Amino acid sequence: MLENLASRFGTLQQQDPEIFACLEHEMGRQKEGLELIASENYTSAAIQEIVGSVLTNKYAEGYPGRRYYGGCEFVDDAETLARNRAQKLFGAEHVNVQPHAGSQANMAVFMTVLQPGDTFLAMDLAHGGHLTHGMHLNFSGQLYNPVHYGVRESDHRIDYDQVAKLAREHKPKMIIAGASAYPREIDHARFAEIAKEVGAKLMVDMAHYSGLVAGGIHNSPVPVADFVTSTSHKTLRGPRSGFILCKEEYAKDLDRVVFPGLQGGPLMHVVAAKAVCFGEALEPSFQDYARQVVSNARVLAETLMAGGAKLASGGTDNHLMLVDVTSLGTTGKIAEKALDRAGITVNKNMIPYDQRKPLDPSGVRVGTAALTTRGMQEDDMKRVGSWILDVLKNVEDNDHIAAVQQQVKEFASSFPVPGID
Ligand code: DSN
Repeated sequence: MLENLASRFGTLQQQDPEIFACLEHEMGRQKEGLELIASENYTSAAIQEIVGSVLTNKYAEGYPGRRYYGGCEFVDDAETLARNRAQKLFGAEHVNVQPHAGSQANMAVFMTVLQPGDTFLAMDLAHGGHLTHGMHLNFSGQLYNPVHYGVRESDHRIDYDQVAKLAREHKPKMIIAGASAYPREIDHARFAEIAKEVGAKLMVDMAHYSGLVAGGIHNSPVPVADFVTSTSHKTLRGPRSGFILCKEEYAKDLDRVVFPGLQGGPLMHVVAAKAVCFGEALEPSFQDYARQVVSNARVLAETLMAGGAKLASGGTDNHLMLVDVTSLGTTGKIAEKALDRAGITVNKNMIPYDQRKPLDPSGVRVGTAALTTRGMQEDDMKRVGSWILDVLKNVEDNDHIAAVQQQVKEFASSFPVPGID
């Protein structure tokens, strides 16, 4: 299947057969399986080329035109392209493309806005928030004072009245909107209204849905938020990394926090890859992609519900859904492992008001960004949904799961993977 592997990675194969074997196996897994982790995607061959390039050799502490190293003229061009393209894509006043990842992007905003001990308001991790939104073991929970809002028990939607009430009560210096496991569109304007009323800064972490914002499917937080953070590798389909958009008034302070406050040399091969990613997202075809991601998610959700699965909030408006697998008589941990054996990759996940524990919660999180990149459409989602249901209803029947795995392998292998085919 991977005929051209040896010619493309021949040097690696010769020099380090152990690592070559890891690569070979992972390529096989990505090609023959169904990738449904909501935060993953397949980068283009062009992005893989630049990430694997000599730009990784270059130190470039500082910013374009103001570096602490010589020889930066060409990486300066790459970073300027990344900034300009992100600015155009999202209509942002200022962009910083240096954060190594989403956590660093979030930390940079915390350090720009807050002093240690300050209060901020964000979504509860157990209701779909992120580690950097105040989890007790994360920097955000250790150095600052988080107050959490959640979703309503009745419909699993953000309770904006609760957000407003908590904001008035706790007077946070910053409010965070955005989530890692929330299947509904977020009302950024309502968050901005609440933040304005209590004099808080608004940070929107759009890591999960930035591709949907870029594609014009999800309302953009950029006009109403003080700061917007994102990763570049989820629905946006770029390299594994982060970036920050903000209003011009915060630009100087934010840039100083990212470098030298938090990071040293930016990863210039990844900065250049972000430029390629933003360039791809500026193409009209990216809007079609984003539309297809959401349509695929809706059909997959309908298929799962028609087969008896309960979904948090009763469905999805974006790229992901939270499936309460206890409705099918199993648990998140067992479901993740059984699906893995069938070549279907998801992650176990808490569902709102979960009675179970994070290591064996009631749900799995499922997303359609990666399969959509491979060219799958609504009818394919019906097949994928049927396999998921079939496995979840037969988690202990290994022969049955092995038979599903054969079908999955044959089906998945017929769709190309950028960088492999
Ligand atoms: N850990 C990521 C996710 O899977 O959603 C968020 O950073």
